Amino acid sequence: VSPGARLRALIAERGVVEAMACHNALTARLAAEAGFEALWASGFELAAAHGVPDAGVVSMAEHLAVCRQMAERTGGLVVADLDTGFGNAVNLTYAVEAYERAGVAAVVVEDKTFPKMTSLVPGGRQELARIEEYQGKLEAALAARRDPGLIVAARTEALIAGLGVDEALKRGEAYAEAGADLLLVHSKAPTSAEIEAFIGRWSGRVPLILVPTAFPSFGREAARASGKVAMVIWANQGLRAAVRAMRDTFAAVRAEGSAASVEDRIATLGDLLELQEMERVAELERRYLR
Ligand code: SPV
Ligand code: MG
Repeated sequence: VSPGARLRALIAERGVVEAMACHNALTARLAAEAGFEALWASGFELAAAHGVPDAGVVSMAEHLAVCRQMAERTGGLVVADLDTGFGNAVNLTYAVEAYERAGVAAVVVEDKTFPKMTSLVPGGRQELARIEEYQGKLEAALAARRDPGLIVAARTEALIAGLGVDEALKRGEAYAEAGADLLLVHSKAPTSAEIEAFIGRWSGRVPLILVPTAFPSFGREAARASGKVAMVIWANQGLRAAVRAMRDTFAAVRAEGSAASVEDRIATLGDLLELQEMERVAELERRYLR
């Protein structure tokens, strides 16, 4: 069974699937270990990990390599954040072929122009593609699949661009018309009122993906209760936790000139060795080194 078919079956079974943001195999492993059914290959996290803005600076090849690594090392269901698809419908065709070969379960393409500007930055320049242009991209992505199970999710940034719920609904319908399997609708409003207004008026023609970052009180239960949501993405909480923990640890080691005080509040070396599969190495050595 293909990753896409597995993700479709999981959505059918669970109603709402939760995807945790990851940007390498280690974070993917931790997300899988915590029980998240899907792994969000976040462009935002990957950009931050590269020390660059989430504005079309990281290349497709770099993101693709991370997706492959995440899928290979965890066997998990990768939901790939393709930003705007790395260009037009031609570029997106080649991208979808490559991501499918890399073993992802889903690709998400947003309706912004290239190069995109990260969605949650206050006052960011948010330019949307024309609806017809984006429909062409979606149709190209759908046609590029070898595996009909691969999920092609549309994503509208209409709310992010400040164009309102009517425009988001209009675009959502147009993208469903073009054949999108799911629709991610993103909002940066400080409460869930905007997204709930959208959900309330959404026809339900395709199930939704939500990203409750700006309005963190909206959770799995609210998504489930709406009956219109197939996936919730936790888009950057792991990286933000790691940044704070590393800052605190670095500051303590620097101030104290020793790692003694941090030792009992950081992961053990044994934990890291386990995450690196050293048990497997020992087993391979036992069996095959002669
Ligand atoms: C990402 O995690 O890269 C996303 C979600 O696309 S957001 O950063 O909120 O746009
Ligand atoms: Mg992104």
